[in-house]
Formats: sequence, C-alpha cells, structure tokens
Amino acid sequence: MTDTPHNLSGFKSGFAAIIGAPNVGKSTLLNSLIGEKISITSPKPQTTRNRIAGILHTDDAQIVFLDTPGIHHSKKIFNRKMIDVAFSVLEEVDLAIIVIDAAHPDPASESLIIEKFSAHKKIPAILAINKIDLIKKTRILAIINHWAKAHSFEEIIPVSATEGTQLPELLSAMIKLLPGGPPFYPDDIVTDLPVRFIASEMIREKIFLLTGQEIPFAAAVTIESFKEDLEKNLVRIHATIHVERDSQKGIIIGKQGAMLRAIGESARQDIEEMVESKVFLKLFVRVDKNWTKDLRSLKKLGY
Ligand SMILES: Nc1nc2c(ncn2[C@@H]2O[C@H](COP(=O)(O)OP(=O)(O)OP(=O)(O)O)[C@@H](O)[C@H]2O)c(=O)[nH]1
Ligand SMILES: [Mg+2]
Repeated sequence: MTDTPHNLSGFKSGFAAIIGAPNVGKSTLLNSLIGEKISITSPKPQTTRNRIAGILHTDDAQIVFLDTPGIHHSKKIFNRKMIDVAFSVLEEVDLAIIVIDAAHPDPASESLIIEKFSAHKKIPAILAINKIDLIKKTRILAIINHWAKAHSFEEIIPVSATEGTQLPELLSAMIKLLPGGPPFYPDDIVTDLPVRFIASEMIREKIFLLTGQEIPFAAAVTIESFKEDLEKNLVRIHATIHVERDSQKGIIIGKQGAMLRAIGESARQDIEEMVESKVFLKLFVRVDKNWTKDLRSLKKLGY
C-alpha cells in the first residue's frame, strides 16, 4: 500500500476472475493475496455463493480480484444459479486465475471449466495449482505437464494459498498480463462489498464450520439491522439465519441454544476484528420452506 501519488505512466490496473471447482482454495487464495479476510472459507464445498471482490494494491499496479462460487455439474436450481455467477464474472475481467487442487483432482468439474472457458471470448488465463503443501514435490512436474496439454495457459504456477508459497510469483505473472491504466479504487479500499454483507457471510461461515450434514447448504443469512453507536464504540447487529425445515431450525439452535450461541460468539469475534469495535450480535432463526428450490425466495435472500 502507498500513500504517495501513483506514477501513472506505467501503472497497471484491471480485473481478475478466480475460478475453479468447489473447495480448491479460491477464497483462501484471495484472502492470502490481499492479506485480509474478505471471502469466507471452509473445508466444505460450495462455501462461496456470490461474486466477492477483493482489491490488491502495489506500488505500480492494482488488481481487482473477483472470487466466485465453485463450478461443478449440478441440476439443482440453487447450484445452477451459483455456477452462472461464476461464469458471468468472465464478462467483466481482463484475466482469469483458474485454480485446481493438486491433492484432490476433480476431473469432471475441471473439464467443464476448461470447456466453458475455452468457448468464451479470449481471456488470458493463469493456472494456479494450489495446495502443493499436501503433495510430494516430485509429483508437481507431472501435474504441470498434464495441464500444459489441456489448455494454452499464459503461465502455470504451483502455489500454496495457506502457506503463501509462490504467491509473489503468481502476482507478478498477473501484473504482466494487466492492461495499463490508472487505479479503479483508492489505496485504502480492500473490497467493494458493504460491511453488513461481509458480516452476514461471517455468520454463514460459522454455520459451515460448526454444523454438519446438509445444514450449511440449507442456510442463508440476512442482516435485519446494523446500527453503529459511535458514543459507545459499539455496533449492534440483528441477523436472521434462514433454513429450509423445522428440523434444521432445531439443529441450528442446538441443545438449550448452545449451537446458536457458538455460531454467534465465533461470528461476533470475526466481525469485531473487521469493524474494529465491540459488536453486539443477536441471531434469529427462521424456517423459509424450501428456499433453495424457489427462485423468488432465492432472490429475497440475496441470490
Ligand atoms: N493444505 C492446504 N489447504 C488449503 C489451501 N488452500 C485452501 N485450503 C483449504 O481448502 C479448503 C477450501 O478452501 P476455500 O478457500 O473455502 O475453497 P473455495 O475454492 O473457495 O471453495 P468454494 O467457495 O466452496 O468453491 C479450506 O479448508 C482451506 O483451508 C492450501 O494451499 N493448502
Ligand atoms: Mg470460496
């Protein structure tokens, strides 16, 4: 980050899509590149549901990353919608980072991505082979060779988003491909997302991390009110967790409210770190019958 005026001659700026199969580490990569938690992550697939923008500033470039939902074959209306979000991002970018998981290949999703991507108007693509901390170094070359045949990538770079391995190399490869031009955002902006949306995502992340089976996929979060009390340096948030069925409501609330308390406690800590003040978080749980299967309900919940 700089506070001196940019030397605009030679400055580069542009948009980069982060796309890939579910769970390959796209959001982790975004957060590691930016150095802040903008996009929620979890060990479960289909964590990200919206286009999430994170802005990276260097002395001579600005990259606006667009993190996307994982792309996979699905007939479910909700999943189809998220996959549309992922591909539609390609309309607004200068380059794409296609992310794969070195340790857990997903050939069906990967070939769907390459097929759709190749059919798209020509966008330069870098392949990031992620999670190389999980595999033997000797396997990396074979993976690179395989992918070099699958598509004409500008670069193929093995990385580890969690360890930070080769992220500077990835970054300079991206900057090379960016068009010249002035920055789109001021230096101190790391995302274009409203704070209240990120707060709702942080709550959703805790549901992904703390509950099992179908619950994370049946849950959506909306913010009912978000009030800053400047005098007390306190933010008061009322949020609703929407689930599809009564049984799921019971699980989210937990024995004597224990699960809801755990979700609230953990989310509150993340939100406090983001807003840099005390947070009072009140959670409600509501059943919206089959909201994932109904377009109108999806829209109401922000999808
Ligand atoms: N070991 C290892 N784990 C990683 C790495 N990058 C991400 N992960 C883990 O992989 C899991 C999925 O990460 P996410 O960033 O949520 O993956 P995603 O691609 O955004 O997933 P969706 O949003 O569901 O499509 C999390 O448990 C991460 O901690 C990595 O480089 N190494
Ligand atoms: Mg994600």
